[in-house]
Amino acid sequence: MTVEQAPAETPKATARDWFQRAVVYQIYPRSFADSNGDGIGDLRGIISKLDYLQRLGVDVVWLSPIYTSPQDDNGYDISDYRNVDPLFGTLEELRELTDGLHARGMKLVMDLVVNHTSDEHPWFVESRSSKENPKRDWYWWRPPREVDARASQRRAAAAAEPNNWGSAFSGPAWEFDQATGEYYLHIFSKKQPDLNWENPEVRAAVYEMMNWWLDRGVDGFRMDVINFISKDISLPDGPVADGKLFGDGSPFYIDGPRMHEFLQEMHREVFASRTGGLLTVGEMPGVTVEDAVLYTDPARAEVDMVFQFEHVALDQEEGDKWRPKKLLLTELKQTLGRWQEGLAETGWNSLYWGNHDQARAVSRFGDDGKYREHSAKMLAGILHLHRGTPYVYQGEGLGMTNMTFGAISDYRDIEVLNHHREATTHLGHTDAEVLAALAPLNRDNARTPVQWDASRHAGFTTGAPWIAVNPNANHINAAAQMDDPDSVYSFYRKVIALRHAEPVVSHGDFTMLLPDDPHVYAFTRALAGSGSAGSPGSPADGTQILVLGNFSGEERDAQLGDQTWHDAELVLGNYPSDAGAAARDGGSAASAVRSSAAGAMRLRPWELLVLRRRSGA
Ligand code: TEU
Ligand code: CA
Repeated sequence: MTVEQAPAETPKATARDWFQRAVVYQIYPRSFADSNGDGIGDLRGIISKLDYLQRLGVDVVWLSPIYTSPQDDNGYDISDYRNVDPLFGTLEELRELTDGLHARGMKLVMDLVVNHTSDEHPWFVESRSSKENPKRDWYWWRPPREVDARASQRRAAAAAEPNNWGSAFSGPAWEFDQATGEYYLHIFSKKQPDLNWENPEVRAAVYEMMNWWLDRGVDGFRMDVINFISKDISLPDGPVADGKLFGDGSPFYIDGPRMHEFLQEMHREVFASRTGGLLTVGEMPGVTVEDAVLYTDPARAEVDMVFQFEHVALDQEEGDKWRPKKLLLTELKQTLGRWQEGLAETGWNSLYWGNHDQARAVSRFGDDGKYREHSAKMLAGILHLHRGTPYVYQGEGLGMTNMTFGAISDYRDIEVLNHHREATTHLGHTDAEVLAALAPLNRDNARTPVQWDASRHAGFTTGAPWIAVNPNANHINAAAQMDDPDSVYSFYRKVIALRHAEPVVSHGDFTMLLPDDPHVYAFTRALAGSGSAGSPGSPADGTQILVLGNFSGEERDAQLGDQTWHDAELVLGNYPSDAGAAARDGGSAASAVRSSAAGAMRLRPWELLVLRRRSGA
């Protein structure tokens, strides 16, 4: 509806144009760069790296939380939404960072964490002070329920919680508060009480805060677990899976009954009156394609794009990150292909391999040993050439790997520490079992400091880093890569530049090929040609690209059944172009494609090939 009402000179397609061409870079401030030697990254550290970001070519920086916080969940527990934690700097420094980004043509997107606050936020301090407090209803308070004998047998703690939901960080999702004799709900840690979005005062306070930030010049929000804000207000018990201590409440708080209403209200109150160029992305665990279409349909005015989680759940049993299993490429293609298809006509995708909650991309989807550089580049090419807005997590553009931690005392993440305690004390697992199970997918893998150079602590800090630096910083680091044209960093520059230069990358449609091939990821992108010569950026320019990625350490043949691609122009690859070898294999010196006797395209280990042709021109 909104689309039709928009004045003809500003069609909605143009408003979305900029972020369809954009690449977002995520900074996890604690681990990015430390300026004052306290071992924790900070705003001044980020300011010192602005030229690095500009050279990479990214358009937007998403900053994980820097607000005042007790740091129970590294800043995702906020006690003052309108200030910067002294750990990270000051509001003035944030202003300097914003200006520095803007001066370099980049935007700043802030993390918006409003499903919950810190228990030290003044709103919660008031709310817990008495049952009569005007802010009592700003959170989810419930009286104890009759103790269920069967429930208390299942686990050590008395089960008087209002329902059986478990917290995402182990233990129950309810905390008893002595002062008033009631429990409050916390889907995450007990220091992250859930806000009650049913209360219109809560919503108004959040919108006012968002407007305050936009007035200060920020360019949008990444909205933390935003599809958890509408809950089934009857808060029913959830199913208890085998081997679990608690029920799964997610059916009652994911994509709840008032989600679309809340996001539309937020849009009206915060974004509708503003001129374009802002970015909104909803982090939405458990979101389905069908819901994502509704969330991101521009005509519905909710959010620009969402983060979905399906492709990062494929390498675990029943979505349990502590029970890792081998990833099947066919399933990865099936999942990402379904998201491409689902949002092809309406809505828009976010594209990511990793972030501060996920294992390192090259360790998880590639090969972080012998073929680390090849596979890191291949993964970049595959992801960025999908239709959607790509996100680069800090260190990913250097091919940084998972960390090998030793004892549980080496870990810092509350999720890991709580899980280890629960599994060893209540579930009877040994320390060694738990450590082995959590190694591949724990969040601290991606939270080790960015590796800037080969010096002590990787140039991240002059002090003692808050979490160990990966010892492979001696050879995997920015200093070694920035001036090397064949580095992972230089490859990211190329793939980002390709999106900016080539409309088929930002706007073309997507077709998955070879869905059943267990090793080769293959797809085409196309912009239909038209009689009138399409200018760059016009929806019709007749360009097609073919993208092939070998997800294995062996040579593989991609049998496309279409010889016409063999002579197409090589736009991007992750092996040095070797004209001699091409000639030896019977190709022309100009042809980049190695062919098998049967006419398939032959890919070397972890090879990426991006071919282009301008048909219809
Ligand atoms: O994450 C929400 C989320 O669902 C995760 O990916 C989270 O890591 C997982 O549930 C744990 O198993 C967001 C933030 O990105 C994360 O860092 C926060 O810890 C969380 O919300 C709470 O704010
Ligand atoms: Ca610091």
